[in-house]
Amino acid sequence: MLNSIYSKILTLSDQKKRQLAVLIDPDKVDEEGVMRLAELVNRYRVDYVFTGGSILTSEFMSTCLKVLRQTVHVPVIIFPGNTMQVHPEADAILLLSLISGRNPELLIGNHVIAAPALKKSGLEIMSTGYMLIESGKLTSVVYMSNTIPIPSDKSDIASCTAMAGEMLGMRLIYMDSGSGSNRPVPPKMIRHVRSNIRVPLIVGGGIRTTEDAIKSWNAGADIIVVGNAAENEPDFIGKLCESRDHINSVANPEYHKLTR
Ligand code: 1GP
Repeated sequence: MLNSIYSKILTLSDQKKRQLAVLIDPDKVDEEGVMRLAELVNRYRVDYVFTGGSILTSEFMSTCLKVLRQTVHVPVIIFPGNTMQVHPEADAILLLSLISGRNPELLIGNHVIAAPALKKSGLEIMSTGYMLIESGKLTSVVYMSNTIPIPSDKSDIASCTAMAGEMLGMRLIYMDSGSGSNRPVPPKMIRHVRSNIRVPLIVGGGIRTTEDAIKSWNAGADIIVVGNAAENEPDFIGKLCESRDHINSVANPEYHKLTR
């Protein structure tokens, strides 16, 4: 159904349920690795699988998506690194506009090129205001996008950027410190952004411990995204889901005040 995945995100966010997405980079795993991760996703009830990467050197994405579609019971969402990552085998795609940067190709140019393929794909399209946050490391996404990330102590700039994205009609905001970054997006910045927008907020990059995850969720992230740490230490998925289920089961008036 059109919009069914976005509706799921909205419903869970409205119920103040924190959600988890595991990012699978098709360049970093083989078929066996995808199946192993898929089994964990099902066992622990991860909410979403994201897939994509800044550079895809392998042609494995299509196979990876087919395996995921056959095995996981949750939405498979493309998190595209470029216009070539539009695959009809997924359920949905985050149509990212890099609103923290001033690279016209990543704000609108690539979208024009990809529009016919996107329309034909049958994918659920979720427009997403994508914001890179400085992380103390030159990440692939910062280098490849040729943009300057938002300084990690400039919460006001992050909030204004997210507000502008929301007012332009973007249905999700994604704050990313970049895959494999040295530190996650600061909770203070997440809290600031959260209190200024109503659309669901995705946060990822550099989340390596359950403490990092809990801090991000409690600061107001509706969905956190974990890639490297889940690939390197598959047990982490179970621990994260346990933390998610625990914080979702206890009342947190401060969090309720913070979110929509
Ligand atoms: C990057 O948010 C994702 O775009 C995940 O980052 O691989 O560092 O978890 P990590």
